[in-house]
Amino acid sequence: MTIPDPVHPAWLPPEAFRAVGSRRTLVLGDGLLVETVHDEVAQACARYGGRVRRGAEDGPYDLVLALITAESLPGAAGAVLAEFRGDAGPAGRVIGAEGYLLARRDGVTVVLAGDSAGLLYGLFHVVRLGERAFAAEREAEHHRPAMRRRMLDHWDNVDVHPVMGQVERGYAGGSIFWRDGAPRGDLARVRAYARLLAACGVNAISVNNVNVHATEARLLTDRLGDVAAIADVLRPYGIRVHLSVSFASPVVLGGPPTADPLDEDVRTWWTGVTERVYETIPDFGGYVVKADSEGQPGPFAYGRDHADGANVLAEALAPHDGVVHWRAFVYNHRQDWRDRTTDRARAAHDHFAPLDGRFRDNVIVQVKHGPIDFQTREPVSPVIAAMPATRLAVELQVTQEYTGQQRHVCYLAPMWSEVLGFRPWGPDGAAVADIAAGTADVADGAEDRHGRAPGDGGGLVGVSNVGDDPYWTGHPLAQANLYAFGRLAWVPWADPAAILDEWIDLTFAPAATGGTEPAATGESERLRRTLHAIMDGSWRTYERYTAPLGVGFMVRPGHHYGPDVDGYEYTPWGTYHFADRDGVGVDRTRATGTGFTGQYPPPWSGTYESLADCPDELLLFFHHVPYGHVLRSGSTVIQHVYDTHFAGAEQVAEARRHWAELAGTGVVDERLHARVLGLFDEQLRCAEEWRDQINAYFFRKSGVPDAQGRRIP
Ligand code: GCW
Repeated sequence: MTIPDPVHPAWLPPEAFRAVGSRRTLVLGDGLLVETVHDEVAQACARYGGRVRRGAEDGPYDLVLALITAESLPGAAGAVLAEFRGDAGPAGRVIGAEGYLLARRDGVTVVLAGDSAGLLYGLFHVVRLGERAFAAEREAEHHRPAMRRRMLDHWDNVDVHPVMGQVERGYAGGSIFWRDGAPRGDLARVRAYARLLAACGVNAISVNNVNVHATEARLLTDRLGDVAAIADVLRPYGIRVHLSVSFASPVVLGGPPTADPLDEDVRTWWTGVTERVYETIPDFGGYVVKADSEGQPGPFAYGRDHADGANVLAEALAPHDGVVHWRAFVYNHRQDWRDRTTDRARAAHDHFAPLDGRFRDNVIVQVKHGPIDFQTREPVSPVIAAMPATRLAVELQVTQEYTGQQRHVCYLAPMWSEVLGFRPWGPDGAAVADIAAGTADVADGAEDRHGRAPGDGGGLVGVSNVGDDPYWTGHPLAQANLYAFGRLAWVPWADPAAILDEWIDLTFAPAATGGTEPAATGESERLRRTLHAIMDGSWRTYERYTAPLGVGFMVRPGHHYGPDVDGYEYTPWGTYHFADRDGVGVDRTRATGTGFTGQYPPPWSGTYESLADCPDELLLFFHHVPYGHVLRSGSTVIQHVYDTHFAGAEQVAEARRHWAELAGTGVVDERLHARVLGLFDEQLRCAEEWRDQINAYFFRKSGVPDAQGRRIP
């Protein structure tokens, strides 16, 4: 893995294209993205000696990349299409938007796509396979994204915010789009980003912070050209641009003096402004709105609700095929800590569930995956199961605000996978992935998961972890989170370890093996083992040394890095652990607590309510228990706190040793190795700080010593 100046190629180093670039390829079809496919292959060929043709059939070919609408499909491609159609019966199953067929017959690898985006995704599939794509005959496989909408939200500010900086919760330097109030102008970087996103399946980006400050608000009107310039660069990679807008836009941008969604002038204003947006950016995706949340303006100011608010924007977008992503992250951030009846976990459901059925078709209610705020461990948000008549998107946080801030290794795919696989109605009901995909009402059968038509649901949204850092993500290993986000939006049932393998093969293997095929032996196999040892369990390791048993937070207020057990306990933000000398945890039961458990359908409403049945990892999220309470694991709460904190810090030390052992082996670029090692030093320091603060805190509160007599400061 080498670092070309100035930007690391992440999972698209030139070597990843060796297998494609050394072959004879035919590209058939028309359209902007077909040009992209051709250019990608042509570049690879220039490097590796292959050749690529457009439209001329002077074979033989090793690889045919074709739109099924192409005028004439050569032998193998035509046969694959006929076979597929025959297979699908006379009605003809369609390949579907962004989908493709992949097959190898008679020595030719064939990718057939119904549209040009599908062809691009098919090419990247071949790139992922490397030599394996050309090794043996391959039955036709049908691939299409589970989710139609696979989006990254950038919390990037155009102006530098005095507290939050250029990127809110950004841990990878400045924005790749904006610097000091202006576009960066470095569109090559944006183009490289678009390629990376297309290669993992992302097809939409929102380019500014959901907290919309004065300059950002103007992106909608007089600074729209800045957005159009970005859209032009993303378009060839099948990525649509979205914009975060202020609900108060009419007022702050010189329109009517009110933003009341039921006011005629306000409707007209949004309609006019939106028309101009589409004149400038014809494939514009739509608006993202954070309203009535953490100080952002919203419909409450006018006595209206969130359906009224979302619908006025949706109405303006509808004629242009645009959508509004309306965030459900609405809660009272000015509560009184003494008021035990207010529970932040309840807020999104309280506000949104009653509105189910009232949103226009092109509103996507965007729900954070947990009921509070991207903590290391939360239950799945009950909102996700409460709005069957509404298009829902599930929001994940790729940026590691609460999971180590890209200074700690924390591979998040296992967490996301648990979220996507969670079944709110129990084992026979739909999963979160089905709800986000919009296929929850399709009869559930494990066998058709992969072939099921992509739903027109709200999809998956991730808060981006990218900045202008040469490695894109600050911590080089955090690239894997971005890659995994895209892949899970495409295949939610994919195994996180298998996704990690793909990422390792693309990112690291080429330099070591001279090809993208997984090396079975030697140094690169060692690298693979090391990365799995470090990353597979890193989320659970992080959980072990931070806030225990689902209680959440315990971070430094403001920047949210490092331990501060009581940091938020007496603040207006509404997250408490309620630790005293006898016990800890938040009583969210219906019987004696805030009643939050009642927001879930059965069986989970019962499971979470019951002290005996509640899963250990969420115990303190749902219950306040004495320190001596015996967990399902057999350990007491207090002993669990000690054991996990000692273990978690030790696991970080072990991961650091694994990484250190790679020094001088040549499988990893030395600068990259040094950077990760430096970050491991910080992770270890911080994990030990967490261990000692949490253990000391609970020892002092409870007076219960560690059964193993280890040192607690
Ligand atoms: O997690 C919190 C962050 C805020 C963020 C907010 C949100 C953009 O601390 O920085 O604001 O969530 O999701 O809107």
